Amino acid sequence: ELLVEEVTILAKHMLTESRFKHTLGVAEYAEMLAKRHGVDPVKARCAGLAHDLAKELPVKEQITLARYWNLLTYPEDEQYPYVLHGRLSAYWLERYFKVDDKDLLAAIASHTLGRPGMSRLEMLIYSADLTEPGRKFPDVDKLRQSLYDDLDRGTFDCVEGTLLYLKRSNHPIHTLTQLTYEDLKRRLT
Ligand code: DGI
Ligand code: FE
Ligand code: FE
Ligand code: FE
Repeated sequence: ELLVEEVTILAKHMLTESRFKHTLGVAEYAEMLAKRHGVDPVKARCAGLAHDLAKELPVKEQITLARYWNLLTYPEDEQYPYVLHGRLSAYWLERYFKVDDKDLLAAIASHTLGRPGMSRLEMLIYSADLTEPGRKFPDVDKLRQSLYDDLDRGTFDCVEGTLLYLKRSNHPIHTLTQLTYEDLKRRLT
């Protein structure tokens, strides 16, 4: 698959070694979960490889690009600019690499905050980003088990975990994180 190879090269050169490793971890973990849950595994791998492409641009420049590309959709986007790199990565692939798969682009764009009405591919990338084998935090194995058993439930658990973590560490909650949480909760019941 051409895109897989192209994006691997881009990621390797745009990212530090440790973030490139994380990227490979997300790609592999997403592919495994895709096979398990009947999602296109090649798309999952591509989305995993591409999800953090813009992450290491200086944040000031991320804000500038997001402004030019009309990607600032919430007032808090500029206050916590480290939530922008997914949208930037997706836009960049669409515009300069002619990637036209909307679900693939959405999965990259929404990997940090999610969004209401996420597709299964989007849920899978959001969750694989948090739980790939390189991630180490107390409840990560519970999240992995939950994701393996049930993608909807597992993704809800991931968003809930993120929300609790942000609250505990006194980070402000982005509107999209809150909306994603409520949407998944509604979809579960
Ligand atoms: O790019 P990664 O490090 O692999 O992970 P990510 O894209 O999921 O997260 C990027 C950053 O965004 C991370 O520092 C956590 C932060 N973040 C995620 N959701 C929210 C948030 N920050 C705030 N303030 N509010 C959120 O809702
Ligand atoms: Fe990210
Ligand atoms: Fe994440
Ligand atoms: Fe990531």
